[in-house]
Amino acid sequence: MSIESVDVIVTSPGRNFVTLKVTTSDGVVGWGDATLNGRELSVASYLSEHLASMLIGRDEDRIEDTWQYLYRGAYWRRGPVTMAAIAAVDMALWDIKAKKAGMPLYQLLGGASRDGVRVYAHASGTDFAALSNAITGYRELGFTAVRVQTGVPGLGQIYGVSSTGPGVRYDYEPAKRSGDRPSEETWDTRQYLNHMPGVFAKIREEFGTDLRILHDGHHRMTPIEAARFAKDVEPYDLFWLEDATPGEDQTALRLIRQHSTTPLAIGEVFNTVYDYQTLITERLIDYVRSAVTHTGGITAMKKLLDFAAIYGIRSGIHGPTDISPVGMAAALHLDLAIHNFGIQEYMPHNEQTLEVFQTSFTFDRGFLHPGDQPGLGVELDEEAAGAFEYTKAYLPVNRLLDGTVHDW
Ligand code: KDG
Ligand code: MG
Repeated sequence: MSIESVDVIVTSPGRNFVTLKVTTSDGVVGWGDATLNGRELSVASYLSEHLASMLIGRDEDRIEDTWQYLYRGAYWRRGPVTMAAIAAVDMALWDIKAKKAGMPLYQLLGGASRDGVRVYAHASGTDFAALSNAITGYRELGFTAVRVQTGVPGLGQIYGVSSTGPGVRYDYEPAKRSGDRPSEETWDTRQYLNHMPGVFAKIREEFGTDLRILHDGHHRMTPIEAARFAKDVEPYDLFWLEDATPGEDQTALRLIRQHSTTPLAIGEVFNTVYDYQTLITERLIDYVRSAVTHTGGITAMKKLLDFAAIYGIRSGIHGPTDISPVGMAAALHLDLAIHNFGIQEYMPHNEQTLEVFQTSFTFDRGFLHPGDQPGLGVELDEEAAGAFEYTKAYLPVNRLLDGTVHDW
């Protein structure tokens, strides 16, 4: 058997998604997620203009060889666009293989290592009352872990904070449909450093010690600022501090480690295992944050997580709403199968998205399960997808209060 057709589907049920459909000569269909927030059409074009013709006629069962052919076989390699495209092909081929085997994918990855996958929700609020309300709501839904982001006095809309007021539903979407250029936000690290420790103190006071609290610094601190922050929040026992410093500077995390025992997570902007080489071998992190969608798919992610396991580092796979349900399913199968699972990010998709992508996930008291359908367990309804036209969207640009461009 061989790959007969390769189609790229771009749909926008509230936000943009790029999905790859691979069909074999005997009619088995595999799906892959290639969504790269704000750069969707670059990946769609890479897939349709460059990769699609290379896949036609290939043996769909040769997943490792296809991965190496697309990665190592290319002279210009790596980068988010290339690796999202490779990830989509890889997911689709694993989906096909598991469907042909009549098994959910996690069985082919070694079977379940646990009954369900602990997930964390996104709690946010412009002030403490709104944040506390959101945390309470998630606790009532059964969540045992929440990521906490809140407004900082003196700053307007900032990363990770829903501006629509208190509520359980996390409706923060960073990519703005703002026309031909990104919207702009303002930032001040000093105000942030002074404000956040008090927020964690109040959360511990109100919610006790059981709740797992996560926080995303979103790459904004210098190494020494991040070291101070990690040290200041130690008494509040964070599950992790994510992306404290800009991702490309691996050795920055040495400084944070020297000053604090707050667990560190990084990697959502990484594309390959090489981005982690220093971080893992020097044990500078505790959690690997890559998305299966942005790191070359299941094949690459399994190797990365096995490498991390040797150093006692666990998974924390990226799962915001810009990862489609197909990418989320790939994460859940890996989460269930690997031994060094840590936690999984979970931001539920809106109803329109779930009309386009039919999933078999189940949620039970803070834990997700990918379901037992053969394959990834997600099917895309092409007619439903056709009703939602692509709309240009950008991630924001960040500026300091004096106008200097800063990391977003
Ligand atoms: O597209 C950007 C988002 O994926 C990112 O900002 C979300 O940081 C994020 C997270 O931890 O989910
Ligand atoms: Mg993040």
